[in-house]
Amino acid sequence: MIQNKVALVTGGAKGIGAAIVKRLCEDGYAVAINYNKSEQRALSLCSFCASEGFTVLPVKCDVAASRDVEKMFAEIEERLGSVDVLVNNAGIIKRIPMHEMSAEDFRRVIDIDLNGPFICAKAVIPSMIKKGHGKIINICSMMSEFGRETVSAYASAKGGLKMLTRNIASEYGQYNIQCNGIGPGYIATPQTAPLREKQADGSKHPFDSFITDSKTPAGRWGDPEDLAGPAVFLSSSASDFVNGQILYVDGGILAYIGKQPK
Ligand code: NAP
Ligand code: GCO
Repeated sequence: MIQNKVALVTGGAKGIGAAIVKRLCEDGYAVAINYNKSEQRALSLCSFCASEGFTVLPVKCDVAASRDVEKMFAEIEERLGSVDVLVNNAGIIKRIPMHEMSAEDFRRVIDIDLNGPFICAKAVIPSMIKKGHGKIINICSMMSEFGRETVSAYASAKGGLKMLTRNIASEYGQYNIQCNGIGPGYIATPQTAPLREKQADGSKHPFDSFITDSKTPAGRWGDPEDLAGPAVFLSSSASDFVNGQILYVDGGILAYIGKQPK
């Protein structure tokens, strides 16, 4: 059981982040969750955790806004203590063919999915150096390795996040700070709901079939809970000599060329 350790999960009110929040609570961390638009979801997660006997601190902040982030860390430090584990989970996606995508849309995805983790890591590293330890976990993606139609901004951000992970590991490993990534496969969350929507005739979404029948050896979408164990591992002393790695939790997607035609 972890004692006296503080974890922050950005975007922790729903989806993958919420699953990681619950598991970190169960493991004894004092947890802060960050939200931007989903205040109700954040508050209901906090009351669920309270009903389980855990105290979770909800903090509103746009991770792409430096001033917001500074205030967020100051509030967490005052209420819980300085952050020992930062999970950069917050992220958005915009699925638009690149030649139709505005520069503003492209920039907003980069801002949240890449600049946000930079801003949050930059804010937390000085106190981790002072304490002589720290864990930073960046939630990467299959799109840290692959491209696909309509996700140019997202793939650019997640590819950059993979390299930011490696660079933080390189620059701050000397201070006993480990920075690693988790690369989820296709996970059933609000972010991927459009890819799983039933068709008008009640049939599976073609992308849903593509993922379960052709690309994923496990033959299923991941659950957010599938990411909780890997997050606990990378938050704990069990991973103190793991640094700059992306742990892909993808049901085998990256290992698999795809189902052969019959
Ligand atoms: P989700 O359900 O849409 O959750 C995304 C979270 O990010 C929300 O809690 C949202 O909070 C937060 N967020 C968005 N913009 C923010 C901002 N500017 N400041 C602070 N928080 C912000 O998505 P998810 O599927 O759980 O994804 C979580 C992470 O995993 C993302 O980084 C995503 O790219 C990555 N990922 C997802 C999958 C997948 O298949 N689902 C696979 C690989 C990687 P608010 O609603 O409060 O804004
Ligand atoms: C998409 C999906 C993916 C997942 C995830 C895969 O439109 O292709 O949203 O990008 O979010 O990143 O690992």
